Amino acid sequence: MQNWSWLMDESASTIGPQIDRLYYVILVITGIVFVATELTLLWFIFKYRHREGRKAEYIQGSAKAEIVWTTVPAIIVIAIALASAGLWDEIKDPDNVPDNAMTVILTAKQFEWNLTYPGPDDELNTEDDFTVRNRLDIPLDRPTKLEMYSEDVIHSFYIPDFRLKQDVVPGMELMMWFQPTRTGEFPIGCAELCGIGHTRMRGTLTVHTPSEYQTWMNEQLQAQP
Ligand SMILES: [Cu+2]
Repeated sequence: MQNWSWLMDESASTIGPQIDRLYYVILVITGIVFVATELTLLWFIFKYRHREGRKAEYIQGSAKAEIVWTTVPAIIVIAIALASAGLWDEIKDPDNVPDNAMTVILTAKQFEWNLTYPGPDDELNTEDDFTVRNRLDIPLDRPTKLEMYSEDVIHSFYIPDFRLKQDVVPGMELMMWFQPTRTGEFPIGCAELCGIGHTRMRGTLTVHTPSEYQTWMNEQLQAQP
């Protein structure tokens, strides 16, 4: 698949290329507006500079110009909102989670991520659940659904290589799901300044082949107290 990003490594989730595309569409639109605005500003500074004998005059403004520069940006912003709303629903609407997804519970607190896995029976809240800290290990062959909780303040769970970020808010039940596209290790960070140890909230997302995932899970089960 084409890498739409020149700032980051090629995305490693199925949603990544769509997020990148939307990001660059927005960057191009805002880039054009930025350059045009700055050039106009410079031109006006030059054109209306002080000259001997020239007096400032009062103008009424132009209703036509006001309508144009209100309507055009409004249409662009609404179009961007509609385009991103569809993508947002795909990742964050519980109805769109694939049936075969593995559910993992993420609990954020100052200053760590705790991840609770369903274990071999694939069901949470059973005896064989296990919890690990600051690492999310998932199999390549199926989607993962994260149910996200915070025990204290607002954190933000960020996986740059998956192009995914979700605030974790105390008192709220939040979720997102994703499907990896390749194996590997990817950094996890907290993207919300959450206190003095904020920078310690780093973790690693490891995407395993299905058999490696089974091996990893067995190791974790043996390591549990
Ligand atoms: Cu945090």
